[in-house]
Amino acid sequence: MEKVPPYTEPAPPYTEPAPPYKEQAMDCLSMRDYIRNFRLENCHHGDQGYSRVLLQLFGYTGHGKSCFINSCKYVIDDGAFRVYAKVAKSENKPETMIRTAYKLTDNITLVDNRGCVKMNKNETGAIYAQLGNFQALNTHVNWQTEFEDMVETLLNAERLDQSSDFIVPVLIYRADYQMTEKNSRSEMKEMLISARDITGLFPTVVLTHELSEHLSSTKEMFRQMGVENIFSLENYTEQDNKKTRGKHETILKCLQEIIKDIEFRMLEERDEITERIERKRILLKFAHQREMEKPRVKHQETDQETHQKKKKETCLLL
Ligand SMILES: Nc1nc2c(ncn2[C@@H]2O[C@H](COP(=O)(O)OP(=O)(O)OP(=O)(O)O)[C@@H](O)[C@H]2O)c(=O)[nH]1
Ligand SMILES: [Mg+2]
Repeated sequence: MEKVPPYTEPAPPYTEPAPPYKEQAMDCLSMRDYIRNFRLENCHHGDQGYSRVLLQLFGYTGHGKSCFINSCKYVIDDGAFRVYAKVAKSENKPETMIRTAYKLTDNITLVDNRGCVKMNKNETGAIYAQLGNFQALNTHVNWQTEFEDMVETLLNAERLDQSSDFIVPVLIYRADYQMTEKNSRSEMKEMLISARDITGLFPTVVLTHELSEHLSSTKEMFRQMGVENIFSLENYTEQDNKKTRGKHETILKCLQEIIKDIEFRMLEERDEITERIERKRILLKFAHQREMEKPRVKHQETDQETHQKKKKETCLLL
């Protein structure tokens, strides 16, 4: 009779040994070098006609956009803390009104923006125009409410050199901010998706005031909206700019992930003219839809008013 060999466990599949701890963690200095040395021309298909990256910040007023710019400059420049972008004295007093550029590295520029009060369609139109690269830098931001405003913006943009900026959307949002209006969440989600359609990148979300007890629920809210890059931090300010490893690392990690997104997007061959036509199409569609919604709102109001009037008349008759 043939002898059956004793059972032995199959060998586990081979896995690479974990690299030593030091190698696993990309420390602050190497992250900073990676960001400083990022060049569009080193992307897979070269720069494809882009000469710089614009990190376009947007969000509600007083949520820390200007502070975030100062924090990024502090971390990347590695000098003394300086106030580059003027910060609001209080969260309730809008400060920034002009779309202003601040150079971060040879290839990356941060763009500050007027903050939204409501982030409804009247305010987001101007942000979409910026994300589509149809509004000049260092100009006053006016909210647009009419279809003609958008058409005018797109026509005037013909005068701008639009081809050379690679735009990355970055939403700055206070972790302790509770959206009160019923439609705010759906408007925010719509905004994020439109920003993705216009730029090709889902916005990165930076949550300021991270010490808030609402941090985890706010993070979860954005995660459910489909956001992949979510970072939380306490901004460096004029009053509190003592360097901490935690703050430095979060800001560097955030910038590093944004660059990885850009490199990923640049793996595709881009056709600037086709993309610009597509962006114009999105913006015109948005402005048209906003216009179409207006009379309906008026109609609904008149219907309600007539109903109330009739009710009053019936009451009087009785
Ligand atoms: N505690 C704390 N305060 C912050 C943080 N970020 C900003 N602030 C404060 O919030 C206020 C508003 O900050 P800004 O950076 O001016 O906000 P903004 O979004 O640029 O505001 P607008 O220009 O009005 O749209 C300032 O008083 C900041 O000091 C943060 O992470 N933590
Ligand atoms: Mg500001």
